[in-house]
Amino acid sequence: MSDKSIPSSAVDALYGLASRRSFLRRAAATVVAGGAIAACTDSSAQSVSAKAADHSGGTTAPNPVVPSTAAAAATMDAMHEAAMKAFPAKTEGMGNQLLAARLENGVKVYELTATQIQWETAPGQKVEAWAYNDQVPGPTIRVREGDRVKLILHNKLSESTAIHFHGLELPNKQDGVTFITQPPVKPGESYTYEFTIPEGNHGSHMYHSHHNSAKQVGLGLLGAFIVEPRKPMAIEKVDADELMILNDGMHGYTLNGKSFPATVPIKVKKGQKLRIRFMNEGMMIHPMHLHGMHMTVITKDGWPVPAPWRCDTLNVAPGERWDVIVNCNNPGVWAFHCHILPHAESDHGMFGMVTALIVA
Ligand SMILES: [Cu+2]
Repeated sequence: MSDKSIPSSAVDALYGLASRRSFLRRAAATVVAGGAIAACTDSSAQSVSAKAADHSGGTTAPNPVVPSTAAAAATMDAMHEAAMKAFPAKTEGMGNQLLAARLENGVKVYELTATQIQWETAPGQKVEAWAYNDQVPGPTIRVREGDRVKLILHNKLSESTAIHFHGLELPNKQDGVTFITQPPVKPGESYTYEFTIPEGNHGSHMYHSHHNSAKQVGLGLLGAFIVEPRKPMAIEKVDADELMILNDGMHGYTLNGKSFPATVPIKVKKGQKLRIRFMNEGMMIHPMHLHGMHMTVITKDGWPVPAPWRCDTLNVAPGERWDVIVNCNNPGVWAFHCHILPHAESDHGMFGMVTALIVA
């Protein structure tokens, strides 16, 4: 779902600047300078205030507004507003695209090619990415329990690699861990995985590199592997089904491979039921907080929880998957972000793990 109704050029239009980055650089310098001025003037402000109190016989005088302090605050507010107005910002490339299978004698065949690309995480912010099929996160694989699957990996990277199917209970040889279950797939080589999705092993799973993985997964070699159940639970019948893949490696704090304001808002209509599949491919915990409505947790790592429970902040640890249902009954644009605040907001405004749930 991508909504570009708010033009990403709003910042430029507002401030007449060549790019958001140059704006942020200039604004940062202004804040530093403004902060220094504020620091110098704060003490004089206090003495003025103290004198005013003396003259009025000890009663409280109104706090005088120091112009330079007000200007620094206004500069900061302008940066925060600009970041917000840029959302959702248009960037090149979109991850999580559904990967179509090729059917061969009843087997679903998927091909993943790992290459080194440039990836735009936020407007104008291009980073080196190691990606499956030129997208971060890699394409979404969606199968059903009992399906026979063949997955062919082509390694066009400068390092060896391998794919682990995280959450799937496969025969040992298909587990994708170099020097434990298979030799490394060297640069230029291809490797084929073949397995049947075990009965009962449905839910939100992942695939990712399991070779030099702190670097390779941090650079983008990851994706969602969703197994649909033969018999869905009643609570799983929803109007919208969204992925939220968290990462915190070399691309910074990202949701589905993008940083705010380039994250994509989730859009639903009032009264709809929304499923969100949180997956943490990073190396830190991220307590994901939704404003305005609670989330009902239905599965952990694909397994139904003994009884669904409610929360508005859900801690998602590395490797974990949590599925939640939101009854979208509260209209508005609702902030949706990681509540480790340095992952979501700075002096310059919101960034990183921030998006919105828009209930129309
Ligand atoms: Cu976080």
